[in-house]
Amino acid sequence: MKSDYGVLIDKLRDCHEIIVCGHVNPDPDCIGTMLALDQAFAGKSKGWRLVMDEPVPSYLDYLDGIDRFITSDALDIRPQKVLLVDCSEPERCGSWLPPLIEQYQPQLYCLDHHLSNEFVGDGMVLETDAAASGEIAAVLLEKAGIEIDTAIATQLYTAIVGDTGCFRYTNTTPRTLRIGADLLAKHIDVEQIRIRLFESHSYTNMQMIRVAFENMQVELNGQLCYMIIDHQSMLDAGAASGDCDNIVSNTLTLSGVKIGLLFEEYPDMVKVSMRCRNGYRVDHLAQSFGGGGHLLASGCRIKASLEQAKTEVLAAARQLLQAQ
Ligand SMILES: [Mn+2]
Repeated sequence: MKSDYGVLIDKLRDCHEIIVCGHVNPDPDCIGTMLALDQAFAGKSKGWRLVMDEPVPSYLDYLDGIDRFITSDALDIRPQKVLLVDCSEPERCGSWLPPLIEQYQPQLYCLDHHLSNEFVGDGMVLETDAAASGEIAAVLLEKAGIEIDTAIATQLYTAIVGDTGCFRYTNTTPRTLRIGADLLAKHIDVEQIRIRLFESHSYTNMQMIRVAFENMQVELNGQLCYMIIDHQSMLDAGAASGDCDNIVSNTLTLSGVKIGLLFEEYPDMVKVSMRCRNGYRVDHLAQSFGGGGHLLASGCRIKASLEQAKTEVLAAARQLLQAQ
């Protein structure tokens, strides 16, 4: 469907009750953008509900409104409107959402920057050139004439910094930097944001990094690197899925690696995170296993044993590398 700022602004402005959802495995972009939209549009309205069934990462607890998140079983409003943030498919928000949409047929809105977006609904802003959903939200608020205060600027800057790796990744455009500069002018605490996002590993996270490196394997003349975090090691360390976030990025820091993978083993599934260097793309790779994401950073969840998931994904990754 057509991307239109005006439509989404009108809909959100008149919206007294809405369910705002983000994707599973929530990241700073998803959380920061959800909070910024809530703060900017909901104001004193009591009818906005930010729903996230998975734990909101604790390192984001400096964000204003972080206690606004509820789980789907605590929903207390009629689902008449639903806004998807940083994703376009209800399935990406968790298994609770599709049946609710099926039952209540709410109006659907979307704010997203993913290439894989095939959203159909009642209003959408999609900019695949935007580095982050937070970047789109900043433009949206400007177009809506809503003033960005320090709290909102902190939420949006967190979102953008998260998806650009502190403005280092190739998704960073001149506009990203201009918007970043405008947010910076709102007297936000960039030192805190950088430390919380990039320099505050928990001890359990550090233990998971160690496990991942211990289980590192390299193939195809050093072009394919993968790491494994087995379930027993997670249990031993008392680690949760969030303790394994971003570990996959270490695979690409090995010189010569084109595609990097991280396998996280859970009792009922295997989570696979994928990264690659420019010239390759892992979004299709993730999609072929029911996942999604960006060209250079994607992921999926496979209902299979670790061995089976490894066999299938590695075969596909090898094929991708050998096709080049
Ligand atoms: Mn994003």
